[in-house]
Amino acid sequence: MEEYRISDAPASMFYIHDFITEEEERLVQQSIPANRWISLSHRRLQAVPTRLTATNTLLASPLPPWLTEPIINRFNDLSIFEGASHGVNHCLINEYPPGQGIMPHEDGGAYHPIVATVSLTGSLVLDVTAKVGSLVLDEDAVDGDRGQQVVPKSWRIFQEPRSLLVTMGAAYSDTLHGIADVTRDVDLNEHTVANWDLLGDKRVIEANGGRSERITRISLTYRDVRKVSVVGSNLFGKVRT
Ligand SMILES: O=C(O)CCC(=O)C(=O)O
Repeated sequence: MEEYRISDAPASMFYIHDFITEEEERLVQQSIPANRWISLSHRRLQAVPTRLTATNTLLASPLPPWLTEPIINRFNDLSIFEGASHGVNHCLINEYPPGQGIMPHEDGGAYHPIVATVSLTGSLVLDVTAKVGSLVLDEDAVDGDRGQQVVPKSWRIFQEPRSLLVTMGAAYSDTLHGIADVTRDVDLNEHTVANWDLLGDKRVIEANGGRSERITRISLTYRDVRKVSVVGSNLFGKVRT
């Protein structure tokens, strides 16, 4: 994975362009069930196999083949979820039309601290910001001694269709991530985009003066939910942590 590390980002984030082919992208997109979307105010999503319970427990059930093949084998080849509690057992599918994003947030302790995101169809910028008081912030907070306001450090990660972004470690636990609700990402260049050198195709952005128009983008966010209830293994469901 070292060759995919985003060096100008908190440890550890990795970016792989063209992680899946156009044909694989088309097959996954066609397989997303049309009748399972949950509409939120700014986007719609599907939780596969299901949403977590109120106690952040997953009612275990296998992920469907269209979400696992060939993606999970490629994760395994790269040992991405090595050391995770169960391996990938959950996938949130988010859809963002142009002008829609997601507020800065953290994914939290329900999951093992690794998320692997495959992007489909559209590109956009993921904004990553150090949490106040985090180790990531402290390393870069230079104005604390002088009592000046410390501005959290932030990074812009450009995600192309068919790419994979892996976030783990301090990048998972000490940062927030969000997506601006804009119709175009601007000011994209080697100084402003942390994974610029790892992008598959910068020419379109460069030819467009550092701008990237949003089209509908779908993300598959693969995770390992820590608490799993094996429904059916006993009458009341057994919770494994
Ligand atoms: O779509 C993405 O890349 C981010 C999704 C996200 O932040 C989430 O599902 O919590």
